Amino acid sequence: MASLGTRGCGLRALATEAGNAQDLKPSNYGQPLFPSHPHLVRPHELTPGIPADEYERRRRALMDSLPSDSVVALVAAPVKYMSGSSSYKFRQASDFWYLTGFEEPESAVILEKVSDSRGYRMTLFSSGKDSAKEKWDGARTSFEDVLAIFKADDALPIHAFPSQLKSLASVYSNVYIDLPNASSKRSPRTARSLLRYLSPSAQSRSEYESVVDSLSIPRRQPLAPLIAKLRSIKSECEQRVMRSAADVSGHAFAKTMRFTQPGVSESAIAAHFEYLCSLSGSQRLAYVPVVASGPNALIIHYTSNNQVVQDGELILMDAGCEYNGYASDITRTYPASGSFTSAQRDLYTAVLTAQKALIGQCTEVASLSLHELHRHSCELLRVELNQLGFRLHTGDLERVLYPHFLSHPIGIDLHESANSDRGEQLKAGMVITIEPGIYVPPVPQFPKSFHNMGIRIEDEVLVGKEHPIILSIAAPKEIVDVEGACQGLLGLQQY
Ligand SMILES: [Mn+2]
Repeated sequence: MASLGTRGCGLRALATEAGNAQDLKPSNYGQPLFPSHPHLVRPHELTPGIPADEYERRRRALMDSLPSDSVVALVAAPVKYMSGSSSYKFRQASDFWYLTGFEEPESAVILEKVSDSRGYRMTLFSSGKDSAKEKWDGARTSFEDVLAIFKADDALPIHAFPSQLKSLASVYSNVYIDLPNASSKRSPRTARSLLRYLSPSAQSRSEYESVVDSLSIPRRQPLAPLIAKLRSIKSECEQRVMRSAADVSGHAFAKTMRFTQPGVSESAIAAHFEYLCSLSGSQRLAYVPVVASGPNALIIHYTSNNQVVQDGELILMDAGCEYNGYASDITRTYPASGSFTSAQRDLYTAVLTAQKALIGQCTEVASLSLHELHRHSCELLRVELNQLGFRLHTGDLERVLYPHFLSHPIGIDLHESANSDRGEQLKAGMVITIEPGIYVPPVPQFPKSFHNMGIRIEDEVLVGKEHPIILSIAAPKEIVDVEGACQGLLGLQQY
């Protein structure tokens, strides 16, 4: 309680410093910033938890890694529509956000490598002020504030981006740019799609065509792998934000265990979890949660969440919030009735024993790769299952009982794996999940007492030099803690 009190005083002090509370509304910016949102952003921060100078360091590190005569371009995420003109809540493109902290749609950035003391020149393109549009959609940050707050050397309207990109692409030898959906198998990897994506309206066809031509040059190089390398090692500020994200999710897990009882629907459990995360300041869930009761847990990506919990079942919940730009990802499996049956306890203990042994290997000195860790997970689970009376044949474990991979890197994206290498040795500062699981189908070759049980235990682990740090420590995991949370022995209210 003491810490809550201190925090409250701090926020009041910040509000006073930023201006009178009644002067804060409506905001004059396109995203929460200290002057308008002192309860979220501190004076030196650009986004909650991340200082402005860290964004500067990220850009500098990227540009330092490039050869001279290089230019980099990134665009914001497109606004996505659910139905007609009704849009989904906007989420900024991860790499663009990582380098700029800029959260408005219809924006782009160009970074040119130059030889001055900063090492690069930044031009940020955005909507700027438009009182007629802002009356409907809310404030956008002015070009003056883009210069002052986001530290751009130049701030230009977004409609100037295609022509700027075209002229710079003809000047620089190395053009680093990713075409939208380059990682998606379904979308064509064409420069044309970049332009459609950037702005579906307004621009003249001929201008687009000419930029397409300039982007089709052989000098174009992929940018995402370079940024992925920077993003894979989390700074201290990022580690703190990720710990907070995991804390929000972990506490929501504990309370959701308490909330669960036979007769409650899976969707109510999902809703309860999301409500608790939102209440703690999370902006959205990091993914559609899995709330799988009983045999539904055998479906790895069960997200229908539309059946009712029965007495005696286990609930496998895989859920995590996004908090201040960073994802969290936790799985727990817990008993609907509040107590594990002896068979449930046995299988849970088997998975837990392997999971804890694997977490112990998440260090730089262990010098293991994700591939090697996964192989260890198979060996450990095999030993555990043999002790429980499973008679495993070739392929039973890897193809049937444990058909998924052990781990993935996590950060701004839930799966930061698109450009990561599972063969690379773990380094201090990486954050990965450790998530072994066992899913037993009701077939005679496996012991009957475990039929239709699906158990996965997933934590987020910050790799250290010699010691791993579990970020998702707030979610009950040991049997006594899980049962304690379910039964209300930990002082948790049911609602
Ligand atoms: Mn995961």
